[in-house]
Amino acid sequence: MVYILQAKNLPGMDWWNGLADPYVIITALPPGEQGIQYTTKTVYKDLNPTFDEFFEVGNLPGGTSVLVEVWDKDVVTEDDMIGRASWAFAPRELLPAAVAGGLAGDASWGRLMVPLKLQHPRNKKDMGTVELEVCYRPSVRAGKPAMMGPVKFKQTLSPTAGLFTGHFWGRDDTMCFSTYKLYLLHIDATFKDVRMPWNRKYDKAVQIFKSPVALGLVRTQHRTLYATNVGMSRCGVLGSSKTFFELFKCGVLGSSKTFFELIKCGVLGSSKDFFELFKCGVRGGQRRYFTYCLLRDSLRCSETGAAFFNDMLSKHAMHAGGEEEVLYAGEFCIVPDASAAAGYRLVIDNNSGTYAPAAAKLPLMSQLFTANFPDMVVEVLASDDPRLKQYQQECPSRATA
Ligand SMILES: [Ca+2]
Repeated sequence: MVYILQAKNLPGMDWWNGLADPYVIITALPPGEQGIQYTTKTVYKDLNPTFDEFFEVGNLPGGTSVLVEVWDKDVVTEDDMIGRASWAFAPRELLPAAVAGGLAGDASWGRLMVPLKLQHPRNKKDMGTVELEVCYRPSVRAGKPAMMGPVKFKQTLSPTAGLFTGHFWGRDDTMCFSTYKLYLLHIDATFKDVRMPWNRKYDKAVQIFKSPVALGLVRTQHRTLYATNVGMSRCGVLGSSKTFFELFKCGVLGSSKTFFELIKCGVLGSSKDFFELFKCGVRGGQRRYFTYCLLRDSLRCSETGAAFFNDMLSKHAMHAGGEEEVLYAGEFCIVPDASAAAGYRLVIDNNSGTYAPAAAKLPLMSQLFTANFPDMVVEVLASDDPRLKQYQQECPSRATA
């Protein structure tokens, strides 16, 4: 469990204002295993940035080296590394701290403040400091080192989409023309080498993937609607276990405003927070349907049925950024369910003409969601299931789309 607290006395990197736009990349390198990486948000125009972010890694062995890099975000040119430091993870040294302090009243946790001096990668000059707080307890289960969470999300509100439709974003509510990227965990472990290539038998897919012009348009739409440096973007984290995160006094971690964006970062625990991110599937008093695509890094989705999306050759190809294959694709909706812990359940299908994902692999979507949100109730329905019609008809915007 690593808390990235803040950096101090960073040097100015941008000549025009003498400031920097720092973010931190932490890479844990367990001996003989794949590296595990975490990247923070960017704090714009700040030489003493507060990050207040954390991630949890399971089964990290002693002797793991942890590389900490602080980078300066640049919009036009490549990002520059401000400085880096490394640190060796040594759990035995951490454990006595647990006896001394414990964490939120739980003495099984050890905690250690780790201030690190940053050095420039080449000239070794001092480049300020970065402060981590590392909390540790013996692994509960045996297994390979792995990222355990939290699940981050990015919500992008697109004023461009608003211009297409003649609606301004925010007039109705913030879900109006949002796209979402959910950085779900366990995607590789669940889907392994399952891939769904675009559907050669589907006219609209042929129109896109056989035409460089159409494919270029789809990719531009993706960049526009998922952009982070235009419009207003909210990022945050979805945790898999509420009690765990409560232990870490997280709640809302704060928000920051930048020239382009309002960024809110917080911790959302359990399936309830997933549903709340989508306003429990209701906007303007009506139940809504969502289109999704699963790629190796994230699940991308947005509300479907908006007039803006009807003009697109393929919503799924747009969400996938024009990728020729995805892990899975379809639609979902959120329906009230008194028997579910969160009061709602996720109804998810494989309804995508563009990628025509095999119904036989649909249970993997359910497995993926429950791996990320153990208390989530998920109903999977193949696109030809008559029960799906019923759900679609309860969503006026989906029924007419
Ligand atoms: Ca910069």
